[in-house]
Amino acid sequence: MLSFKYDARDIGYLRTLSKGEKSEMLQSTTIDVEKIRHDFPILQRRINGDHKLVYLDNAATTQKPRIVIDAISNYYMNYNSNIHRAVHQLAEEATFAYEDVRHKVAKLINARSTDEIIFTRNATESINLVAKCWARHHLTKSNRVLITEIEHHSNIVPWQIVTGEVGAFLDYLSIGDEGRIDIDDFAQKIHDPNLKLLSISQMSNVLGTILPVKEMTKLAHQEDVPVLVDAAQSVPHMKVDVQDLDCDFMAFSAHKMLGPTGVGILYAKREILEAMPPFIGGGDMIKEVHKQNTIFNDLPYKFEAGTPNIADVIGFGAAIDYLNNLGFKNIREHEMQITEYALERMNELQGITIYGPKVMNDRGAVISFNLGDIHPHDLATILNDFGIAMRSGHHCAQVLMERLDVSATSRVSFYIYNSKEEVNILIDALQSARRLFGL
Ligand code: 7TS
Repeated sequence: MLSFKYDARDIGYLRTLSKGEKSEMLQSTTIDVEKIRHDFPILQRRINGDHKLVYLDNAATTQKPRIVIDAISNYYMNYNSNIHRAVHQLAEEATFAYEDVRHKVAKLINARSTDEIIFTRNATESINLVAKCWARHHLTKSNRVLITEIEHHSNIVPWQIVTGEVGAFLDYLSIGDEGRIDIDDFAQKIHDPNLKLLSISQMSNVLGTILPVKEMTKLAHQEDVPVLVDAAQSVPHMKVDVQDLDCDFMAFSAHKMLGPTGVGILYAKREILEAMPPFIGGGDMIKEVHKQNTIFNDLPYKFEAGTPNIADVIGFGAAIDYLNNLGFKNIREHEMQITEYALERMNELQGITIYGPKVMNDRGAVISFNLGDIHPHDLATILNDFGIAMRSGHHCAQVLMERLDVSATSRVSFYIYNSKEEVNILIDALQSARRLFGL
């Protein structure tokens, strides 16, 4: 790992812009970035001396607006209580607030009912819940689970564990260089009576590729194969409708969409959840407990044993309100504009390799790249000196790294508060790194 220190003045871009030009860089046609930035206390932070924080690691987790932080502290300060049990006023208020968020989530993804929304700890736990409570009971030795080469480890390892337990086979759909599915490979693999589940990301956390989940689900259903959609990278950035997609399961995390850590969502069709055994046992997931047997609770409580993460679920509700207020269409358009601009500017850099789709419609606001032979960790260290938070490594997608024949990439990922001005700071910092490495 390198440990060079930089002179901030290497980044000359901001000094050479007039006030009017600077303000133009903060605008987007759909979202008032400057206004939004005031809602995020952390964006006022200075890094490494007096550098403005340029936060470009949104695919890992997003920053939190004040209303989310306030919703959490308001719960603790004014109505902290356990839920679903006591009749006192605090318990009633807390239960109402918690359940109200379930309604917000159901509406967000257009689920038919709140019974289909299970709160978990994160997207990873949601997928593991399906692996343990559904796949473990539906797979036998001769069966297959089909995933793709672009999956996050969260959508690989649970299937390795469960197929390993029952002796079934974990199969992969090949992807092209831009992370797109090879449709011929898909058509061939889906047509298999032993295939019991298709589990795919809607958006790649490395390449940004958006998969044709609706079309793939339709073809899978023609073969009676249920579909799980890992929507950890899609629900935060675009309108996602589970009824339109007709998927059987969907998993995502609150923390990637302005919400707190510690809250995940599992959506599943009601009839599937009803037939599934519980995940873990304990309080709240029961109707009656006797010495030798238990009658489990109704949906969705059957899958939420123990005291849940009440405060953070309530915080997630505020995050959903904030995003709805901006509008998902506007969010997507803003991200497309900024990603297009970033791609354009990054392509100016000699020696850069950008992975993922070149066409904006097929991609989200994630750009993975390598700059010459600079190791991504060295590059991320250099960028950190300029106040830029960027991810480097395998991004929990080592199967994809093998497919791309690289050990690591650098990755920038944008969200609602990122501006073109920040893209310019990124480009200047990358230019400095190039100069330093003599590229
Ligand atoms: N699926 C995808 C597509 C993801 O990108 C991630 C997290 C997960 C599942 C797991 O989410 P979690 O909330 O359960 O951890 N992705 C990343 C990332 O790209 N960098 O850090 C975490």
